[in-house]
Amino acid sequence: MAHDPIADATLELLTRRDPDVATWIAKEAERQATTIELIASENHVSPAVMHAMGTCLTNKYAEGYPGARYYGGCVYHDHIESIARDRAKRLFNCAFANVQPHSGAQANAAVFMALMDPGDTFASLVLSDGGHLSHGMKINLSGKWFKPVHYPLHYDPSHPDFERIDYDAVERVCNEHRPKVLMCGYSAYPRVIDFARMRKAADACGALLVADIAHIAGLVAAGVHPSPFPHAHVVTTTTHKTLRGPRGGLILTDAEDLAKKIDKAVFPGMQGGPLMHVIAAKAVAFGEALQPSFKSYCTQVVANARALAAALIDLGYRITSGGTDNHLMLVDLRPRSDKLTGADAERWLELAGMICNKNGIPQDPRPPKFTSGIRLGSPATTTRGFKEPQMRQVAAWIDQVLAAGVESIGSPTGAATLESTAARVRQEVRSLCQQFPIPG
Ligand code: DSN
Repeated sequence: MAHDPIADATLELLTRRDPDVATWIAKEAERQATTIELIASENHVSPAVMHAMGTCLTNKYAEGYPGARYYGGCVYHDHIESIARDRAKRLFNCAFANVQPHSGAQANAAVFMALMDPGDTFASLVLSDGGHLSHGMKINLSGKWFKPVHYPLHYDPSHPDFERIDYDAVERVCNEHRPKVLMCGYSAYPRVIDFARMRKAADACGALLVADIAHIAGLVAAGVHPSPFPHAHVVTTTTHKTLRGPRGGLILTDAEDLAKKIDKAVFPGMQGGPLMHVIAAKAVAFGEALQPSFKSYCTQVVANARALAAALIDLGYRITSGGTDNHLMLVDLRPRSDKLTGADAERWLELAGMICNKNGIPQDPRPPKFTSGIRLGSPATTTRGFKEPQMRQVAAWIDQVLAAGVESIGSPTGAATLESTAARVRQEVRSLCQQFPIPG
């Protein structure tokens, strides 16, 4: 159960009314409470954010925007959406905010709709180098209706910027293809993004710069990563990763003409009724992120990611680009064992109560189903109160489990060793989680 009387009461009521669903929610609450969440895009929201979502606001249609709705009875919804918009603008220091996108992918789709016509070209990072599916995957709307061209990372290991963005290549790709939009911002990139350099490349070819800061939004809001403003024409983000809000999207800009196009593209272009209960929770999360404590949180997120990366390097793993500047890292497992895949690592670590995702590393020779890497992040563990010593402990546990896993490959006795190691670590993880409960 959560450490939160309202959540407990909610679950109790659900258990009486719908035990089928309540059982699984209770199990999930227990899973989250007793495991270490290392997925870089996940976090634990505050009880205030959680409760704002579970309110009567879900009953209401509020199509339109504050002061211009298509339904009656929206007076309080106007106040709530205005609070969310105002706080978002303060948080990111910009002039316009649309808080209605249901997700980051929908925010990106709406921005593409606002800034381009079907068939237009846009530039983004090679997707397997850390990009996102909404940045031009062939079977995503972005790749089906628009024409993506891609810029790479530096692939030469002897280059000082190995596995970092090749900004000269960005300029070359832009000059060659003259895209309407240049996208930056990524799902698995551990380094600081040079937004000014990106804007220079966009200006040189007449493109608009769109920064998708879904992963680093919290760090940007806290001033721990440079802001995309004033460089980006448009900024998109999710609200649930480092920003620690409810699951959802957000679009920001300083330009009034773009803001008008974006509002139209979100509604009625992409979406109907906004999720007002989620918008209320976004407002609450933005309010939390405006507090000084959020800066301390984000500073510790980066310190924790660095501590985990350094400990893993000491244990013989390779961290792509040599480390991290933000909340995440990509761990290349091959130096530890060429038999070790990301898929195996993800599965074995879950047995031991540490949750992560397999992830391709740049130029990965293995397919996405297996991968040579895992992606690890520190937002959720930092929310629990972990500091550097706990992150080093996590690295040691990861290594113990993966070493036992590697031993188990093709060995008759190895499976038992893996099972007992995972069971022992699972107990130790459970006990650390008890010492650092999810704040409630
Ligand atoms: N699926 C998200 C992630 O894990 O990074 C991106 O949207």
